[in-house]
Amino acid sequence: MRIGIVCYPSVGGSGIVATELAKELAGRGHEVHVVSSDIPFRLNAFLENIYFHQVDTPAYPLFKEPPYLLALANKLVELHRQVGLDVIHAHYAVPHATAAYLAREMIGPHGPRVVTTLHGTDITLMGSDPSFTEIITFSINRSDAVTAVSRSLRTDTCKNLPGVTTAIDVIPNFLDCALWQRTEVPGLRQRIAPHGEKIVAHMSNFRKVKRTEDVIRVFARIAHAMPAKLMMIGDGPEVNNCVDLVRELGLKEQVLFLGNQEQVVPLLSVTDLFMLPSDQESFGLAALEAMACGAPVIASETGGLPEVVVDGETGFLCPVGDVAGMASRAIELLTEPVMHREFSEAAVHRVQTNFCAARILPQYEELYQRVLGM
Ligand code: GMT
Repeated sequence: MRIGIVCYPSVGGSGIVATELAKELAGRGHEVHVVSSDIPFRLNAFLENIYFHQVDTPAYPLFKEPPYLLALANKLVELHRQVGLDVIHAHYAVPHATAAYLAREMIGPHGPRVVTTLHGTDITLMGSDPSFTEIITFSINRSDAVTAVSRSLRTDTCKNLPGVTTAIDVIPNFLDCALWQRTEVPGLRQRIAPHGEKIVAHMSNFRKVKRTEDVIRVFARIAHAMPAKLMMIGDGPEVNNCVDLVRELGLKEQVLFLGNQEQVVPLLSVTDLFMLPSDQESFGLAALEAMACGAPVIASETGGLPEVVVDGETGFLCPVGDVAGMASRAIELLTEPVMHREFSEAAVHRVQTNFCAARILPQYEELYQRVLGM
């Protein structure tokens, strides 16, 4: 099949999932065309069967807001005329599903089918904002098929957007399990924690929804109980607040702000505990990546996180904002070696049995075949 994948290029779950899907589909012999405003973060090497198409939005002085939606729809039509797309797979409802719909209408009845994958904030944040409710509902309803990355997101979509009438398939996020596994780099643990400290990690795009200050407040309690280090991986608007809080709590020597990292497997492989205390998380891809590398996860009991982290088995789930509860669970895990080993093994096992690409990819292929009437 010829598949156009439309996604955001920035560091964020939806762009990562779209890029990994593109790579997996290409590996299975499909011709994949990735369309985005910039080269996606994880599309960092030449791969056979993958083509990248950049959308340029001219910034004419007349426009205060460059019309990206129009440029994207135009690019999709242009691309279809060049290669003949079977499917346009839009990741994130706005503006991608809207642009895909427009492109299909412009091409006409024999054009590509539109598949939309909902990732979370497109529904939980934007979907409940009256400025976007109508256009998101419309774009979802006009897709030929719609998927959500968790059962929880499907429920949220029906709740937040009562006008949605299209059936939503749940296809969970996945990892390339050959790459996402514990890989210890000699000397790395020693460099991060030279005195045998426990290593705690958080990884995100540091937006408000991630509650990154809770990570630091939980870590302060852990560091009070035992020698420990915290790796803050990623970048975003909340980083400065986190740096201030670390200074205020006197934790400067224990907290490493690592910024965006391309190779996170080695870092997650020396992680003893991963934290994701988000307000809302439709899936929690970062938690899945940490689990794949053997790190138990402490997370909020919210959204799709309970579909990823099994409470009391692969980590612990606590109410959003329960800093004391998260800290006490973290200390329990970090001081009980047998429990820690069991949780770590269960985390790896859960990823390997439920979330590997080999298990999930056929679900996308079947969906494409279904919309194409094959
Ligand atoms: O929250 C992020 O890190 C970015 C956001 C996005 O849209 O790129 O992530 C969402 O999609 C991911 C991939 O499906 C999910 O793993 C995240 O849970 C989801 N984020 C939220 O729901 C807040």
